[in-house]
Amino acid sequence: PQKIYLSDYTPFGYRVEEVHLTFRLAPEATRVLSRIRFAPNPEATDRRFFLHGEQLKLLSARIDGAPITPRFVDGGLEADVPDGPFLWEAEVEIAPAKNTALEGLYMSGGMYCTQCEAEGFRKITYYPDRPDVMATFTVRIESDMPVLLSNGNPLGKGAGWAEWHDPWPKPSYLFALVAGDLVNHADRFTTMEGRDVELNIWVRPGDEGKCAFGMDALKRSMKWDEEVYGRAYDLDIFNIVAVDDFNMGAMENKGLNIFNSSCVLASPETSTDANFERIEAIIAHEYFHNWTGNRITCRDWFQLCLKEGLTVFRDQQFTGDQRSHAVKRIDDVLTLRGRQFREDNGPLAHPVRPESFVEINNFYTATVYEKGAELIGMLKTLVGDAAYKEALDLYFRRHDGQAATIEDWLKVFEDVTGRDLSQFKLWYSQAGTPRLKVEEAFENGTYTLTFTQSTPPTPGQPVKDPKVIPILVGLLDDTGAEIQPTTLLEMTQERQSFCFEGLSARPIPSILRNFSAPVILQRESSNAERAFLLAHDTDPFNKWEAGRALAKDVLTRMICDGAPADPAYLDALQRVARDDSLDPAFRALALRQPSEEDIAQTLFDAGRTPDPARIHDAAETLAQARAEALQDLLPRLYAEMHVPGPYSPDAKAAGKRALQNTVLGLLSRLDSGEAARRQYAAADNMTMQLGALASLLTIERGRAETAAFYDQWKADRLVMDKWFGLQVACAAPEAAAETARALTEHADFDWKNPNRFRAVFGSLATNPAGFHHESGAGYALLADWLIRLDPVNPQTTARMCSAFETWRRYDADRQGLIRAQLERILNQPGLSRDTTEMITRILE
Ligand code: DPP
Ligand code: ZN
Repeated sequence: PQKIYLSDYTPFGYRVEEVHLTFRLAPEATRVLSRIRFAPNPEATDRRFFLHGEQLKLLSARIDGAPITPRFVDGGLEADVPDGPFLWEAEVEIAPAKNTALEGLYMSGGMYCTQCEAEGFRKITYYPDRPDVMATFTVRIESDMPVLLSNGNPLGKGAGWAEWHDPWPKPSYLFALVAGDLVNHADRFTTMEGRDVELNIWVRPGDEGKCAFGMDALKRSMKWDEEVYGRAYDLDIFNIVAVDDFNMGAMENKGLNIFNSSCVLASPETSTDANFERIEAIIAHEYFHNWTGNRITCRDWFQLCLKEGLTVFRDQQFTGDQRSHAVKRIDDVLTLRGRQFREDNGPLAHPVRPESFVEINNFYTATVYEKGAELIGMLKTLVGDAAYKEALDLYFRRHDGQAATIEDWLKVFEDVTGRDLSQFKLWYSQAGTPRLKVEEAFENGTYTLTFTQSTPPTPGQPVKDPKVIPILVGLLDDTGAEIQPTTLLEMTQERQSFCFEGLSARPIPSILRNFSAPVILQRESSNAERAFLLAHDTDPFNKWEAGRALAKDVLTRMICDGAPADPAYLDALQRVARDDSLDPAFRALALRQPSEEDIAQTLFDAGRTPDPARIHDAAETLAQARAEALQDLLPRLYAEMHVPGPYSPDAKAAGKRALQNTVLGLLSRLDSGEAARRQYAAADNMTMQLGALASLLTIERGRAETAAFYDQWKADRLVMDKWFGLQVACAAPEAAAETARALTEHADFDWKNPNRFRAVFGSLATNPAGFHHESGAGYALLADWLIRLDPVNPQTTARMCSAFETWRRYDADRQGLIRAQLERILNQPGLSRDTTEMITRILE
């Protein structure tokens, strides 16, 4: 397959001045008529007229009214065109009902919908399907479906038709169309500029009761973007549509966001607190794209992080403001380590701005999104809040209406601050997670911290340069008082020292506060010091981090040396659990054990070969020891965290429920699930119901509850995804693959629905001891299903291949088993470009 390079970028030879589209919808034969005004692009030299087009049946094409016969070439067509401006008209036929890849125009549950990012528009009509070609769109939809939607403002509608006009020039990836039998939850919002905006969430009849929370989140997002970034909405209407079959979470199409129904529909009975928080964040994320993504878009797909990193950063800020900054930061770092560090330290590692790809869909990754957001956070830390705000104002002023690059983005910071950011730019071009080694010395009242940075090789990048690393540090004395408040150390060299003078005694350092850079900190430390920081650190992130480091050290010694659970750790845990001055959400996080994946990653990083079975056994032993150590406290804490009255998804109540469910998990190890069974029976919301079921399944009980859960919820697709997923996620190592396999035979296993497929196989892949069971059954089962899904939906198949990305961590037997499965997949005739690229990279 052909590789595309960032360095090959050239602008398209023509500008698009206007696009008119007419859709005559029919499941098997939709007609799409396009009328597109092109003019030569003065900024380009290459006048080749090439339009992308895939899986289209061209019925007719005309230039300035005269029929032409274009030349079909790989991925599209070419034609001879006049020297000046001209009108291109074409009619194509497509079959949305046969489109199982869920890219382009397709059908889901009887409705028509689209997904064009990144390169789906070329499956709708012939077009220069690249983000730097921006145009205004007018769309006419002809269909007997009652609701017909497209981007922009409505122009008019009648029996069987509707017309929409989007006045804001946009790239084709932001095009959207929806036609269906839908009902709306409506509201209004008046912008700070005085624009009265109609808001709608469109859902299938029956789901209208699950829209209120999403609508509220949308209005809070609109207000927040005005207050914090000075950005107002710019159309008279904003529509969100919920779709059951969707490859990603949601899509920011201009004025017509399309959402995976799992990321917008919410009700107390069917959604957990985590669902509510995620829905709020995704609604905000897609809304924030209106400025960071839509008004200012990307010149090419290599610049994906320009919109995604920034928009993730913005949605993280929003969630922090709405809920708790400390808890949000810890959650984000858990995600970063669990997904991005894993990626960055394996065969799929790539820079935040990649330099080549075969299939761009394979680069919607944790690195582009989550590490991309970390880079924005580091920039903000380095330049300060005031300069960050000024730079963002300049970015919006300077680049509004443009398709921009990372160079443009960094230039606004350089212009505002006078800094040279060329070294900082390495974060965008060099992959891999830097290791930051710390040494310390104390002499004559001067405390010196010496840092050494190094980044291991990643595919195609054997040697790395030193990066700019913002290190936030605070110092405590031995009473826990802060003698040096949080200070920014700006590291630019490979090895660098920083001094703190005039100290009366050796301080206790709190390093990398708030996780100020996406690095792996390597520092010799005692568990006494970790316990001290867990008790005293004033930085909530590092307070949590100290507890986590302690737990990891204990677990590592249990795994490697067969040591018992360290009583000092259990003591420290008790103190946190008891500390009523701490936010329950924080306590729930502090009481959570490091994940088995986290331990495997850490062992591998320390040069050991992780054994998933031993890790699991040690984790179970530690969990049991924790339960016993906290025995006296658990019932009281459980009762204290009870939230009376009707369910509310607010952060405070959610934090209490999180702690209550964490406590329940421990209690269940002592009472054979009695408390969990009571909680299950009494639950009036999904958080408590699912929390109870998870506790029961973890101790290999809950058979009756699992059956009852099915009977209660079998008509609700989103709840059934939880039912499928939880059984696999909680299965014991030797039972996981068989549990997943049996579920694939269930009548409700609709494998062509990405949510259902991910519920089973995503859960298998994130149950490390189950997936990596020495039998190899997990590997073989996943490979079977990837082979089956690939011809139907390459994008979701390719995404799921990352389950195998850690294979080189493991022993020779497991590596052999995995390699055999990877090769079996790769040898399938007709394997998609998406999956071929992923497997090839994993095997390299
Ligand atoms: N819809 C995806 C997102 O918002 C891709 N743009 O991140
Ligand atoms: Zn996004």
